[in-house]
Amino acid sequence: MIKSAITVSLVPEASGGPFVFWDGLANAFEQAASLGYDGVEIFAPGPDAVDNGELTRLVEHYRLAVAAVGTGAGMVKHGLSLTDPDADKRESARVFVRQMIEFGGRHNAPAIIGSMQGRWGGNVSRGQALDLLADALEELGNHAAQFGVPLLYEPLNRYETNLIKTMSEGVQFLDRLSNKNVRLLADLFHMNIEEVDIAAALATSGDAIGHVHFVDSNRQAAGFGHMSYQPIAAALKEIQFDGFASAEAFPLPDSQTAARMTIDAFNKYLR
Ligand code: LER
Ligand code: MN
Repeated sequence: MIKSAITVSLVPEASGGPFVFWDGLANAFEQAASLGYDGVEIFAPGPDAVDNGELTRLVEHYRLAVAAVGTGAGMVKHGLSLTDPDADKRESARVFVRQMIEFGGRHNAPAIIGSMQGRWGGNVSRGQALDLLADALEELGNHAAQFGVPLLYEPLNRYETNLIKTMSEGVQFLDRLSNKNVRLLADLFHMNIEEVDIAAALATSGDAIGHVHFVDSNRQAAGFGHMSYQPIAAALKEIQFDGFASAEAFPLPDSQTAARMTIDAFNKYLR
């Protein structure tokens, strides 16, 4: 069964970004629970930003899962990426992601590699950047395995990366790895820009997909754009996707409305 989740950002520097809740963890958990969500996806400033005891209390009190943890603050706050030309910065990026994997892992949640993948250019060719990324995902996927969670790798649209932009490129790329614990994050906003056919891309990626960012064509909550959810829902059913469809969307017109709109769309198409 597909599970619903909603994002909360605890990173002021990401202000204006596609996260629904911005008023702290307790507020996000309370609102997510009252709307009937299954989990909360957390965009945190770093591995020590959240009190683990408090998060455990929220998870137990509201009976919600931590759906995933984002690692993008490594880029947003510290300018780190796994494909940086500078070896020291690449290592700092790995340390950051490793610690975020540990933070998520303690709460049974996978970490997401999105913007931390970086991009090729300058002294680094595309092939070299992909080799660096593959090497990082091998190690970090292995690191995640000890917590019994996958590592999620997210293809992004052309304006955010020049590495891997479609699901089929992502599947091919992951096939290169000897580690089989890395799975794809299918973000419908990025897919709407890059894929020929979103539903077909989901269907052919099958169990390579471990997580979905459930959002509309304009990155607003599902229902506020022109995405066709019927074929997307059919494809996710066909591949028996049983991970989280998580609302990574702008808080427009406000967080509460975006949260309600998303859960209504989730219940209509994916429940
Ligand atoms: C960034 O555009 C995105 O979709 C995030 O989930 C990854 O950091
Ligand atoms: Mn995303």
